[in-house]
Amino acid sequence: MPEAVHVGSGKVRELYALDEERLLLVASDRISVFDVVLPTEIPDKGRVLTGLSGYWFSRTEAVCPNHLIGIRDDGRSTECRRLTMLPIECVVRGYLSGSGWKDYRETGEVCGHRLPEGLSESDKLDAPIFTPATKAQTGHDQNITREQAAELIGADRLDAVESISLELYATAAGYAAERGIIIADTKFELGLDDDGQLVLADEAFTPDSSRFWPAAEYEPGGPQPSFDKQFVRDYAESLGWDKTDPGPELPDDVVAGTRVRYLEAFEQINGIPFAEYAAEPGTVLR
Ligand code: PZK
Repeated sequence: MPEAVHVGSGKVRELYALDEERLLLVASDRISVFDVVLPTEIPDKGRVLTGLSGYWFSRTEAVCPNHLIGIRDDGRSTECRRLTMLPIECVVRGYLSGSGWKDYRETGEVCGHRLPEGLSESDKLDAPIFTPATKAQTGHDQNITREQAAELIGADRLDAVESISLELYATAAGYAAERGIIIADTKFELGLDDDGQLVLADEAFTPDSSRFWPAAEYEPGGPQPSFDKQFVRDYAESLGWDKTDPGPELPDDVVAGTRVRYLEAFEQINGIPFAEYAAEPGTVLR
């Protein structure tokens, strides 16, 4: 790709500059589990996540403009507008899970939101909450309070970010619910364009950036099986792996089973066959 200059690496994605105004976000087929990238790839995972993000960008356009210019024919590369990214992760939680559950158990609060007593793991919250986090270069993002977030981006900007974040979550969670998927929580990034307008960037409402739970199997009172990564987690744990790098190679049946789960998530949410997307990625944008 001689026209692009590599400008950043995520665990499973790469970022390139096309010119002053445009970036190329490339989703690989790499998979991470317990925060470790495994040596085995899941074929089509990058295309599934790119197609899902594109779909959600189209569905949420009225709530917040986004950075998407177009999806390339490979189905895994997104051309996008170059923004000034805000230095916080926008997280919205509709259910109590992960670090939200951990913080609640220890303090009764999540990012300064005091929650009712007696909640159980994976319970649905009375109303979704905005729980910002700092961006960690390595390791885990750290949950921060509203006050800490206000110091980073300003109180007025934070008000706008919170209300847009809650609206984005409500929109996506509503669509997903109609298709039998609970989006328990989600993390996304907002940036500013040249006019100072908030723009949704990065990936949005993918299983890598959100907890997707099959609604049919939802059972609060404990952790929920992951829509996409449960086979991989179960296999990795069955080996007695200590969850430090390097992770284990995956056998063919675990790869195949996991690939099918990603394709199911894609088709359940998009309502179109993955093959149709592969032939013409632009279909998810209409
Ligand atoms: C941007 N990241 C995260 C890091 C990745 C992704 N539209 C944009 N404008 C400016 N900056 C970014 C974006 C987007 N999206 C996103 N970092 C900067 C990131 C590493 C690899 F694939």
